Amino acid sequence: MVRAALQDGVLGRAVESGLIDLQVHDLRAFTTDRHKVVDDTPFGGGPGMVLKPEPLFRAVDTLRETRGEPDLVLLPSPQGRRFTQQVAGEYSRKAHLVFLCGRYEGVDERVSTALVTEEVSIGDYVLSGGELPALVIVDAVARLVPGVVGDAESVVRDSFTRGLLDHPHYTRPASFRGLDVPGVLLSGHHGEIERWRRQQALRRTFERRPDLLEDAALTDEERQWLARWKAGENNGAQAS
Ligand code: 4FV
Repeated sequence: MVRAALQDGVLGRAVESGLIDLQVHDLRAFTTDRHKVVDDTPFGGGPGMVLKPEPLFRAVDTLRETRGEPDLVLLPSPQGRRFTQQVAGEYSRKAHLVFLCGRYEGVDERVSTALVTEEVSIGDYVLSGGELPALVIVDAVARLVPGVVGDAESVVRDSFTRGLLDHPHYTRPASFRGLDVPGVLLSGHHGEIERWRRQQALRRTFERRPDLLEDAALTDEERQWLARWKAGENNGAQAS
């Protein structure tokens, strides 16, 4: 599953070029019993199974010897700290990350309390395993590693980098089924284009994710636009 995600694209090239060194380890390799058991029934009863502590602790012990002390041992879980672009930036400045991928109901709590640096959540929903969240985090973090994304410019302009949603993107044809590309983008007037994109990014954030505006770094001009839209909205509200 993890290897499949690394076959091609930005991540695949990053691993190929050695910018990212990603290893996948089979938990069963860290069991000592004949049946290579990694899970067991929950103490106190209840549905499902729980991942045992021993294989996970042995796995990280072995990694410490073979790969050096990790900077972070991360456990993707719904109980974790919310994963954001800011958190991706934080992780991208670390040299060595280990992800413990849960399955079943989750991992024995002693893994969280005595082995894991932090639990991290990609969202308030329940998945069947930690692999997909780990890959989501690896993808977001890898993009921030210098050289991974060809045009560093596009990383800087990524959504949320300024705490705002992204502006609309258009490409050829300039007119499609009667749908025309905004004229400013065809004007060649870079100042105007940049202003339009900032305005669009702010307008979308105002409409779709006003919660992001609290921490967004805004210019005076952007604050004026916001005030005008809010006023417009209130007048609209009063009008109705
Ligand atoms: C999850 C999330 C998540 C819970 C039990 C794996 C599953 C299963 N991880 N953000 N949402 N994990 O649903 O990070 O073991």
